[in-house]
Amino acid sequence: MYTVVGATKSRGFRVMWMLEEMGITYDQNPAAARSDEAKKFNPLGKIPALVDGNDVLTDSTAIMTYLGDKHGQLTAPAGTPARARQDALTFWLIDEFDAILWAAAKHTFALPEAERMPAVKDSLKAEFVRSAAVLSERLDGPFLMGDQMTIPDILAVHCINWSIGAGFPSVDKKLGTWAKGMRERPAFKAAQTKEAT
Ligand SMILES: N[C@@H](CCC(=O)N[C@@H](CS)C(=O)NCC(=O)O)C(=O)O
Repeated sequence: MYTVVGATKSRGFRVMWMLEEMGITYDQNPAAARSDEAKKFNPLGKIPALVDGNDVLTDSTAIMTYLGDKHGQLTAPAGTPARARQDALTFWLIDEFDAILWAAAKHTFALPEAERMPAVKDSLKAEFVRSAAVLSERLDGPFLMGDQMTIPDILAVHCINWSIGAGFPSVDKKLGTWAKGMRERPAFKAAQTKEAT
């Protein structure tokens, strides 16, 4: 049985949602970021982590990629051009969505107070709007990579949800409607209402 270490309102949700989509049962240890509990699994105190038997894996994207490859779901097979294109989108989302939101979070609460520069958030919001427009333009099918749901869909929707929580400008109607549809998926709802064990 897998254990996802990390609160539901964290990048841990990505892993939980993916496991739900795959129909795999798991436990959740809802450790908060930087807590002593989180440090038992990652000395840096970062979440999420995934416990798989004797192995502890970290980083939400690395974990999702591991799970996708291991179970042959929600990913194109490794070593194929389709996978390279999927990974390119994954890394683009990390660079142009996650990194922008994380930078804003750092200057809101994560950095020591004396190092925060709240003024940078206006620039980050403008960058996010440009990234969201690029993603919206690219969306041409039920999922970002076409007919099949893959890891980038989970990443993108999680970041869009995060942007709402962070008070960022709304994404356009096309992307917003798509994200709303993704949030209606039973697996998304199951991850949201998962009771920590
Ligand atoms: N790239 C990592 C980032 C992990 C991360 O920064 N998680 C946040 C919570 S969502 C955290 O633990 N922050 C605490 C810190 O950075 O000290 C991932 O995707 O898992």
